[in-house]
Amino acid sequence: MRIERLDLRVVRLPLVRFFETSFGRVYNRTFLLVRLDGEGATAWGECVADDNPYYGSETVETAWHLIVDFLAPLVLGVEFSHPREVFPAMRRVRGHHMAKAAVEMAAWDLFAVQAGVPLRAVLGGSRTEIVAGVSIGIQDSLAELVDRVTAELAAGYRRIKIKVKPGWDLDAVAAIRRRHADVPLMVDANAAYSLADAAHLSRLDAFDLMMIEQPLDYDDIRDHAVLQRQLRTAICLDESIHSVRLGRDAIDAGACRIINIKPGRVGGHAESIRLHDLCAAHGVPVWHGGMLESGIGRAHNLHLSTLPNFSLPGDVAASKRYYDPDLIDPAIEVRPDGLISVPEGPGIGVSVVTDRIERATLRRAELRAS
Ligand code: OSB
Ligand code: MG
Repeated sequence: MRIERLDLRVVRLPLVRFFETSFGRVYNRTFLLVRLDGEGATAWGECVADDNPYYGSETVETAWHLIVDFLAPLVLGVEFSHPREVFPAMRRVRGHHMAKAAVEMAAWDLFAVQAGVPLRAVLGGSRTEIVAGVSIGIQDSLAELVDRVTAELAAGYRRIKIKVKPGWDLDAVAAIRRRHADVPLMVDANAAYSLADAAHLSRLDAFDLMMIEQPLDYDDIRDHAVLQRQLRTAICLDESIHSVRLGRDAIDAGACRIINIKPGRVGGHAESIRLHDLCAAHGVPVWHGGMLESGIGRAHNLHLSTLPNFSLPGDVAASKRYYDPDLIDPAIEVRPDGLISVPEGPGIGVSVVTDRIERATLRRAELRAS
């Protein structure tokens, strides 16, 4: 496999509805798209970095800089026998996993397109459908929150996650439990608490939650281990696991019982498979996280979610919750039974709508093997 051309663009899409986390409310999403061409085939990747460094330290601008000035030169024109060689080829660049993942994931798509098989077959997944969960942001009122939960359950989603922060946590969970006593429910704090909140967080134990995601700092492991010993509810780590090695450290420390895998956070598909396998070897279940991706990133996530230790419903939901229209056609849909079918065609298996991408593009660069 040889990557002859890398087309990079900044795109912006309005969200169907605002999304609010502990770090704020957003109405649109700005991200990078990577298109690779090689030996007559075309492939796509999406960078999960946002236009701010609030979830992680990377941004659209840092990822643009890294891809143009450092990563593209390390992959363009190189003969790879398998996409698992791409992440190691970028090894001299430290960190910047979101930038690396955008290029690396596109390379997996290119390889699968050239082989004429669905991406999942190359990744090692065997399922043809995945169980969808949904992530519901902070709302203006508890009544609206409960209505949204009710609507998403009616749409078929099998697990509800709500965003929490100090002042929007116990009451929000209690309001949902009054209406939906048994629904699989979890919370995501996006690092909004500290160890001083341990007693407060332990009051969540009364609500039979599947897990509490990333209660403490984005780079912490130790305090999470201390907190996990004080909670009955399982801790799931997201932000803290920005590499496979940190996944190992977190498991060894007892900092979590569940891990959320986002390929953008750990450096792409190959590193996600390594993390998935490490968790399986330690009896730690994983699920696939989401970053408000367009249909391109969403399709990648669907294929990765077919690996066997993705045993809990992911934040991989239907296109129409996020973007309407999406950048792909047909859009990704959730069935009334809460399942999403994995596209069957070669590579990520979705058709990209070029003129929608053109209209959403703010900036573009075309890089070629020198
Ligand atoms: O923490 O999982 C998160 C969205 C943006 C940044 C971080 C997170 C999220 C979500 C939404 O929870 C997941 C999705 O529906 O794509
Ligand atoms: Mg999260």
